[in-house]
Amino acid sequence: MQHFTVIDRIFCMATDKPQNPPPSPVRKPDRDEGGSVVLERRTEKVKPPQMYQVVMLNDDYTPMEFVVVVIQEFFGKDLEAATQIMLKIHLDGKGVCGVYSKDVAATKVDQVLDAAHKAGHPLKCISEPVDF
Ligand code: TYC
Repeated sequence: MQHFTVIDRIFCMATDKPQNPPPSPVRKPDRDEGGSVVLERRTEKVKPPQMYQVVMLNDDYTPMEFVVVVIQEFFGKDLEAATQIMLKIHLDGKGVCGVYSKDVAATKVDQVLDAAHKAGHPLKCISEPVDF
């Protein structure tokens, strides 16, 4: 144990360079803007929005030509692509006509059901989350 006289201390205070405190080995807790301690910080991840597919269903009564026109009209497909989709629905029982945000998919469903109803056909379609 070292002992310092008052003179020693005054001498040290006069000659020592001001020293920064040594870096603390213990990490200071994170604090939020209000000064509260934040126990856990999570990195925010932005996910792409859930997309919805409009699926058209087969039935025994709606004419093929009507389905092809509907697919062209509301899903922006050309005659060739619309015919392929219609045939897939006819053979497999259902098929995807397009993939959209939730609201747009719901609007497409409404448009198709409205057109089918007005024409007197039982054509049905639904929207469902992709990877359903
Ligand atoms: N199966 C219908 C027929 O033979 C044609 C059809 C295709 C109907 C697709 C609905 O979503 C459909 N006339």
